[in-house]
Amino acid sequence: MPQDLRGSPDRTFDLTLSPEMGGSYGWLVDGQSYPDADPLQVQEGEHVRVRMTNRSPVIHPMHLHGHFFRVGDAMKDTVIVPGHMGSVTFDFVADNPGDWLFHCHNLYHLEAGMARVVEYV
Ligand SMILES: [Cu+2]
Repeated sequence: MPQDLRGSPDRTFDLTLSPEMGGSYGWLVDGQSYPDADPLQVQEGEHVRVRMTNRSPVIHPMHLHGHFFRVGDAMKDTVIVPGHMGSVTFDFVADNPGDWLFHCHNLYHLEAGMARVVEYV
């Protein structure tokens, strides 16, 4: 495990994964549909924690570009968030400046809005 991921995070995002309500087909990260969605802003060198809670019945394989993250004892770039209020937390070091897509790897969901940009500020 990277040394930088020991201890508590510098920044935490607590995100829900949910379907769009009200008749239109869409998938949301924390209530917003990409591209009309706020970037997840980080600073270089931070230990960033992302917690996802799935308020839908289907799985979401969430994928972060440009980084590997720690889930339990494993380093990955994609993790499945189980349905029915399943929750997954991962940690990564913001060590690759740029704008990186964080999205559901189910392409139907990605095209329906299930993405955010991780942006270095
Ligand atoms: Cu999905």
